[in-house]
Amino acid sequence: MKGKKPENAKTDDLHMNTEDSSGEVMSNNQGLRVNDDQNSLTAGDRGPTLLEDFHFREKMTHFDHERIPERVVHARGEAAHGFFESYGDFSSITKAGFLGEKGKKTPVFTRFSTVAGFKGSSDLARDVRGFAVKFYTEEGNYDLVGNNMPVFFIQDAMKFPDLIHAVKPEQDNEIPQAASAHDTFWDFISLIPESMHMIMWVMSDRALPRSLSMMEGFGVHTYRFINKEGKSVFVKFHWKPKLGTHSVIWEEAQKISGQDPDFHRRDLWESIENGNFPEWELGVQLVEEKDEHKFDFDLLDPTKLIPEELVPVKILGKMVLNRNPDNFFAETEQVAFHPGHVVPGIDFTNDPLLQGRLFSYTDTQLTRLGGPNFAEIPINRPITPVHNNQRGGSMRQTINKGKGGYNPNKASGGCPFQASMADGGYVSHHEKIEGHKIRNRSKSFMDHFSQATLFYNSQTKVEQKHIIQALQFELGKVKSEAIRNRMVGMLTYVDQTLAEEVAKGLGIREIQKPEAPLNHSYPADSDPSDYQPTESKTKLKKSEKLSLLASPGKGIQGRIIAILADDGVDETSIKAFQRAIKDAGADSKIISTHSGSITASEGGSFTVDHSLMTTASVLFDAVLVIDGSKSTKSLKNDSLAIRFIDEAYRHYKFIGINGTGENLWDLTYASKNKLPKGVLFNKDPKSFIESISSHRVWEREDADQIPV
Ligand code: HDD
Repeated sequence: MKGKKPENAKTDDLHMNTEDSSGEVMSNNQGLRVNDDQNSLTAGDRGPTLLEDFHFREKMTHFDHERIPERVVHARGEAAHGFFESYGDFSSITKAGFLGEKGKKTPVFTRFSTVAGFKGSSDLARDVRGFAVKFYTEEGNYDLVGNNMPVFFIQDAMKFPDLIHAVKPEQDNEIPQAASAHDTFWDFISLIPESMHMIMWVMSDRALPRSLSMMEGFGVHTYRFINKEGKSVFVKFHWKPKLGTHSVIWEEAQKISGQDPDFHRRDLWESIENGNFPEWELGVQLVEEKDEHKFDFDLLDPTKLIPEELVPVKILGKMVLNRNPDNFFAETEQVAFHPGHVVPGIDFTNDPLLQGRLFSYTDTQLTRLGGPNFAEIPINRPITPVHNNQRGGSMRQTINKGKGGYNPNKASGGCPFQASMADGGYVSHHEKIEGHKIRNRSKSFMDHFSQATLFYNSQTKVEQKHIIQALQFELGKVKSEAIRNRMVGMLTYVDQTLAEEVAKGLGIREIQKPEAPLNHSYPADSDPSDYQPTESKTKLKKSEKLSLLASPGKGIQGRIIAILADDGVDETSIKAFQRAIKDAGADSKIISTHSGSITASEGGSFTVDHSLMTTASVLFDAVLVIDGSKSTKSLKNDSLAIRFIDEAYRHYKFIGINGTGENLWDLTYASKNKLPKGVLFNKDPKSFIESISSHRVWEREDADQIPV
């Protein structure tokens, strides 16, 4: 970050482990000053390297062991520091201290991720995004480990390894990378109808965020809040982005993956560097215990959401991300999240997916971070003191004094003491549990299609079209005809027209309803009919907030506008647009026929951000051609400039054409339309910005006809 870094308790805590070489002499890991870091110690001028060369051996050994296993899922991610601020005292609903006082600030570290791709894959894969927040509270670390979609593919953690094996690259040739568009994924999905609701989300534009700061986050499971009186209330967590919810379309996503696979990572990094700090509000849906069974779905079922029409979202505070990590490996790679990291006031429900997660995360850290002491890694350690009787293990950092290490003891005066509830000791909610020891799926989980249909019906026409196209693409990549047919058959249970439209794209003339049983997730000695989907129950026909377009946010903050210009561009005009765009919290980039700089009409020099050859319209939110006859003449001679505009038109983006820029516009395919929607001729900066703040021109009917 430019200027002074915003300090918070975690930043201060990390300080003791940060290293800064400026002005320092090089030493080895033993602190010995290094005289020659360039040449090995050899026997003679041209002789072999000596085993004695401890400097070479130390340097090379460290390098040889630099990598650790990537996360088994969510391998690709990026993170930032920041803070959470409570809007009030919410102690009547939860005793969690970080929500107990108006204006109270808690440091956070937030990591976003894709799920299926490897560490080096593209940001713009069609995928769920991880949204994991570590709150460094005064009562210990609290991790809210969520996703950007409020539901999940499966109802029981037992199926997680199967789901991930199905979606990851196929096991014989490890193809395809970061994509669900292949046979094993759809084979699995077509056999488990419980996934249908999540499939609607993943096939929607939610899976292609424009920016990480333009997507929602969700805790997914129903958790519990516990207040000081020990009263429990069910809670669903929501993160609502200040910039609204926005996505790119699939064709752009594919091109961005080639043009800039780090698109989201770069955007997050740069917005923080530029002082445009991403911000979300934390909201909760609360359900009293007495109302647990009043819904037509089960609150413990992670494939269901609570429509906001039934339970509104109450906003509790905001999260601001304002500092980039100093070191990707030390912080972003080594951070270890776990839904079981909770503080007093937050507790679990018996959602079988959540219950399984409570085992999996610590288990995976043992391999990934190399042993049981990962909580001591600077990014993971709490800002509260740690005292217990855990000892030893690989890479132990803490030097525990005294002769103890057990409890109870008298020798150490009983220390460390257990904490009473009044002193912040964590006590699990006293939930009454009764039942037989069984492997089963509750009948209350068997309504697999209602909310899939609700989601589809709640989308605008454009969004529905994108879901259809996504399914046509994904299933179009599936080689097995049987899987394609089975999947389209399954879709008829969500929506008949959806299934028919997808079938058209796949060339399926006659849709075959899948043969019974529809659900293949049942135990060997059971009656399959006990596990089949039940009739749709949800009476709600639409839930407005399920459409991305329902939360557009305001203004153009975080957007990037491409300014096409060359030597001779009108200086007053380019300056006025640059200033207005910056003042609106957005960024502009000058794109020209060459790199370097351009000289404007009054002799001013402007740095070119990208030559046309090194960029593409898919990386920008809108395009602007500035007046200037010499400038337009050069741009006219570069077919990439013409393609740039046509492509932006095809992707429903606003295009600003000023003065002589019209000569360039006239060369585009798009200009065949004499009344083009969203093409803004000769607007001043203020009205240009006002117009483009609706971001996309979805009503542009001829967009698809542009052949680029
Ligand atoms: Fe998970 C990582 C979110 C189901 C097992 N998960 C991981 C991360 C996020 C989520 C955001 C990345 C954390 C980071 O940035 O380091 N996972 C979810 C959500 C789920 C979910 C919202 C469903 C509601 N996950 C889930 C299940 C299991 C796991 C059912 C296993 C039983 N998840 C893991 C894991 C990972 C993980 C294997 C990989 C790396 C890690 O934990 O630290 O343990």
